[in-house]
Parts: sequence; C-alpha cells; structure tokens
Amino acid sequence: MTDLSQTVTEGFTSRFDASPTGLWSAPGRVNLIGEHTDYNDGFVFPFAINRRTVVGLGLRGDRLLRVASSFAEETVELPLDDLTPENLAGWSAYPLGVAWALGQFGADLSALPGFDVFIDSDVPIGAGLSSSAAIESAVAVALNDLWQLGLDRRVLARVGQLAENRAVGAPTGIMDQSASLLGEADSAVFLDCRSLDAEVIPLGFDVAGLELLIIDTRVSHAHSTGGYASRRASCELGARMLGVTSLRDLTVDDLARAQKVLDDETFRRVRHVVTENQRVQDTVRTLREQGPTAIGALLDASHVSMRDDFEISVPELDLAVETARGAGALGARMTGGGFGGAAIALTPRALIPAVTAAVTAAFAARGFAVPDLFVVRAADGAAREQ
Ligand code: GAF
Repeated sequence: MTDLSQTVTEGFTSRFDASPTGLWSAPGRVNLIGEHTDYNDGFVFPFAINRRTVVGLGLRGDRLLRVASSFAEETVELPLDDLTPENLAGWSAYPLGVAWALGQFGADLSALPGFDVFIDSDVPIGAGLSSSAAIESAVAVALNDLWQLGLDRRVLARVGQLAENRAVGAPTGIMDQSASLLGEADSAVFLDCRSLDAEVIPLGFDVAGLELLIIDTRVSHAHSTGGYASRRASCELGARMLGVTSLRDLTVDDLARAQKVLDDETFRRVRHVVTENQRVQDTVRTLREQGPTAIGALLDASHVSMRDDFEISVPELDLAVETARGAGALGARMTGGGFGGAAIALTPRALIPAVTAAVTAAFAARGFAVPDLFVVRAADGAAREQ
C-alpha cells in the first residue's frame, strides 16, 4: 500500500467511521508543449506525472454527499437533491462538481445513492501541475465505477472540465483532465482538442539520459480570476474578427492577413496560439524522427511566444528558464496557464544538480522566494488502486 493509500484509508475511517469501498487515484500533469491551445480547438502534448491524488469512496444507504480531505479540517455535507454549481464553494467544489457534472453527461442523479469521499494528494497545489484535474479525474473514475455509469475516459475528461468551468468557475480547456485520464508511463498524450483524438507517444527520455526538471517558482496563480479568462476572451475575439470558428482554423500562412485586420494586442495573442499549434506538431514530429534531445529549441520558442506575445510569464518564470538554459538544459519554458506556477527544463541527467544550484542561486540573488526544483517522470493515468 502506498503512503497516500494508507492516509486515505485511515482518514476515511476516522472521518466516516467505516472503510471505503475502494481507492482510486489520478495523476497531476505537466504540459511539455501546447499552451492555451486547448480552448482554441488546437493541439497539446502533456503527460501524466508521478504525483497523484488518491480518493477513498464508499456509497451510502441514503442520498447524502460527504466530502473530507487531509488538507481541510471540515467535512462538507450536501444532500444530492441540492447538488447544483451554485451550492458549491471552496475545495469541495472539485469533487462535488464532478458528481454534478456526471448528471449533465447522462447519470440519473435522482436515482443514485449518496457517497462519502476522502481525498489526499501529493500533487503540489498552485504549481501549474493540475492538482485540480487530479482530484476531478480520481473522483470521476471512482463514481463511474461505483455508480456503474460505463462512461469512457474521453467523456470523463469532459465531465472534469465541466466541473472546473461551472462548479469552480475557471474557464479552462480539456487538456489537464485528458492527460490525467489518458496518460501512460514514459509517454505523452498528443491530443487534438477539437476531435479529442489522442495518441500516446513514447518520450524516450530515459534512453536519451534526459530528465524533465520542474522549477516551481512558488508564485501562485489561479485560473478562475483575471488573466486566464482575459486571454481566452482575446482569442475568441480574434477568431470572430477573422471569421473562423476557432483559432485552430488558422495556420502561420494566415498571420499576415491577421495582422492587417487585428489590433496589435489581439494579433499577438492570435500569433501565439497559431504558432504554438505548429510547435506542438513540430515537437511530435521531431520527437519521432530525431528523439527528445532535438526538441529543446521548440520548448525555448514556446516560452518566448508566451512571454512576448501572450504575455503570461512573470519575472520568476523568465529567470528560471534563462538560468536553466545557461546551466545546460536543452530547452526550457513556463508550463501551464501562466501568471506564476512552474517552468520545465529538459535536462541531461548529469546536469540536474548544476541546473538546480544555478536556479536556486539566481533566485536568491534577485530576492525571489526559494524555488522548489524536482524531477517528474511520465506515469500512468487514473486507475483503481484497491
Ligand atoms: C490550465 C488550463 F486548465 C488548461 O485547460 C490549459 O488551458 C492551460 O492552463 C494552458 O495551456 O492548465
């Protein structure tokens, strides 16, 4: 039994005075490349990581929902009949939002029993590694099993996204839940966010002697406020003004025309998305043809585009990227929604200590908070544990 499985079993028993029927887990994710492309119907290339959320869940004989976790003292209770997005708030909106969203995808909530759930996680919160999608995906697979809904994983990803959009209030895309549900060890998920076709592609990091180093800047971010929503709105405005359904419908050859039609800021937002879609496809092709040591320049270009065109980086992320590159990383970029969170640095294994030391020293010299640096591996997606 893993440590998390044990704390969840013990937590469930002490809060609910019973044993869970089962344990399910789902990983956080890191995005290798393809940022702010998902809600533009574009391409992303994330992978599930070896940090997970574990949930213990048991059905009840009545229609009460009870949610507890190791990160909050309170146990939240809500009758299933009162389950609406408006009645949800705080951390419990993630698990309860999933239960509500399952109802929007065909589960007959009026005929199903209530449940108790206990949650624990080692996915860092606020680091851009999708701690929220890990909770949503773990609860989604658990309820799909115990409520016997028979929904497939692509639908469960949409369930998690709907929970995040409506119950949590963050206008996010489908990437994070897809990575958490569809990920496989040592591989990344090449997802077409329009068709939801997903291809699992081996990364080959191990054979190439590479590691993916996470540099958590400790600058925390939230996607339910401000910048994320305004970037999404700019993309939608750009698509409308250019007469396309979404920015996915544009290629780099359309950018000259776009520049004539759009104001400078909207044009730069559009240029980021259009070029980023191209970079995702180039990364997948390069990985296949030349292996992972050849993708560094694409990661670097992605960061520059987010820094200068999409304007979602912060000084800490820029410093992390520049310093990691200077210390020998093959490529580096901020990852996730931006405005804080983490950068990634694709780094030869032997250089991990040097890059870690250089970034830590550079942050200290600039008076920034002490960053947290750690390696992640590509792991399997959500699963029943017991
Ligand atoms: C966050 C969102 F949740 C994703 O849907 C995606 O848009 C990402 O930011 C940016 O690529 O993680």
